[in-house]
Amino acid sequence: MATNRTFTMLKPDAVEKGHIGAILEKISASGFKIVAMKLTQLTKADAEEFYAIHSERPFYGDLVEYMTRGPIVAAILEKDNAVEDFRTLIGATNPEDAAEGTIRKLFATSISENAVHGSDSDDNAAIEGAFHFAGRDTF
Ligand code: YYY
Ligand code: MG
Repeated sequence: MATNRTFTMLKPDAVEKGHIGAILEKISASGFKIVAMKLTQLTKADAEEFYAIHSERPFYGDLVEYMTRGPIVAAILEKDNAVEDFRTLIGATNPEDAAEGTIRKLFATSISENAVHGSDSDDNAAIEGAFHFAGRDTF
């Protein structure tokens, strides 16, 4: 996968609150092209694998429960400098620390229910995109 791509999920709290449209609008208005997207729901095994890096953290069990409780939107986004620019657009992990105008500042519920995921490196963007869109190498 090219390094001008990142991977995102609109998390269960954002979907439950009806924010899919508003968040996608903000992503598009910020110059990101959606090159793959689906509404889906993670199984427990999916969420455990996706967040395996956090498996020793105290919040891991709650994180897995939250990420599996309802639908999510998974998408691959394209833009120059996609990973860094998307992390800027979503804001800090804790919405209390997120800059004004960021997606988490506008839509997150809390540090644990923070509306949106963004890959933190080009390598992880490729791994996470493949995790959700395995075998779909034509986009
Ligand atoms: O990449 P980002 O999502 O901003 O944060 P991470 O440190 O990778 O943590 C992943 C995920 O875990 C975070 O989005 C919410 C949850 N979490 C939490 O519930 N409590 C924390 N103290 C830290 C992270
Ligand atoms: Mg992270």
